[in-house]
Amino acid sequence: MNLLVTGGAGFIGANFVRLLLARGRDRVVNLDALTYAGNLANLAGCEEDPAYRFVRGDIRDRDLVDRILAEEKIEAVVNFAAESHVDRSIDGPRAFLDTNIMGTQTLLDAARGAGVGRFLQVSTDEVYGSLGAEGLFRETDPLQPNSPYAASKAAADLVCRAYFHTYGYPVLITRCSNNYGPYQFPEKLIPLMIANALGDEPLPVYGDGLNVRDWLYVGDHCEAIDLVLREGRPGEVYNVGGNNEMENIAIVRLLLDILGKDESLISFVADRPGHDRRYAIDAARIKDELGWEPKHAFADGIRATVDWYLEHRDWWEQVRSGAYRDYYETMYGDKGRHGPA
Ligand code: NAD
Ligand code: TDX
Repeated sequence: MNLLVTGGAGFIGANFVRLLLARGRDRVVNLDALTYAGNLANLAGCEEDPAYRFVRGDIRDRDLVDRILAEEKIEAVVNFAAESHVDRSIDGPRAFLDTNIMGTQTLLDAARGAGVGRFLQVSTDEVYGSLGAEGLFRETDPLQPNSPYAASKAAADLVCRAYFHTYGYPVLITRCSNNYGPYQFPEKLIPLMIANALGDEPLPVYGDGLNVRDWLYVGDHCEAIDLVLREGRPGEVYNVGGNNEMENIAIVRLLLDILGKDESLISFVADRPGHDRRYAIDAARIKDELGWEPKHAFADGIRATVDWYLEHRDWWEQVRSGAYRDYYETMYGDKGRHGPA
């Protein structure tokens, strides 16, 4: 297929582009605005592949999207492009609503207009809100997003749903739990803790550290997206999860253990406002209908991830220079939202 992948210079998008190019079946056009989170170093080597083209641009630029769809005879769109970090959405929601909602709507209109035959929206379990100690998110659960980020993703999901019901446009939605793995931007829990531990800097754990996330290796998520894109039922939502719930503090302790660092580096800081307590996914639908299951056990995936960050110090030191320092100071410095608890 001729595919348009948006946000392919980010964490999951880059892993997805690499998976597709390794499989060698598709032509891949990657449209990415290269925001602070987009990084062409994530795609080093891909540009030599004749099946790959990078276009720098915004998913809200209708003329540009129209041009790409026509020029490249695009047959399917996979939309990863988004503002993706919950903490940033708390400090500045506007960019999240603009990109995540209006960007998705622009892509949908363009794709529908050009007769693109499949559209996969990469969504998140955060649209369901927060769980108590029991239960799992199901595709039929109500959407109860709690952060501006989650609200923007839920809104985009609803726009996708409306395009299916109103126009019969073949949209598919995946809702995945927390990803980890190579190329994750070090504002997110796991790479932030690895990088800080390696620099013997404090590891900022929000609140009591007992919030629970369900962690999935990024390669497993990419395989799920590829499968849903090709074999999923249009109009359907597919949850994707790792069946691997862990408390944040357990993740942090495990990383310190793997790295041979002392637990005295742990620093409990002020909690994230509106912090969702627990996410957990029921991924029975994608397993029963499409035969997807995660292949990477967490114990192996997390070690491979730590090894990747150890071997790619240049990558994350580069990412953590410049604007990242200002972000870190604003967020975690003494006067920051996550200053000392
Ligand atoms: P990321 O922040 O690493 O990457 C996002 C990419 O989108 C960047 O390359 C950025 O430059 C690009 N982008 C942002 N705004 C754009 C715009 N207006 N036009 C074009 N490109 C733009 O994000 P990620 O963690 O790789 O997440 C990718 C997608 O997966 C997002 O839609 C996110 O909501 C979803 N998701 C992420 C996770 C996770 O754990 N990271 C879990 C479930 C779902
Ligand atoms: O410094 C930190 N300290 C801390 O305790 C950071 C960055 C996070 N945390 C906690 C907050 C969460 O409970 O760790 C947990 C994970 O935080 P994030 O990595 O920011 O992820 P989360 O908020 O769970 O959202 C992620 O998963 C769903 C992605 O960022 C989203 O894009 C995705 O949709």
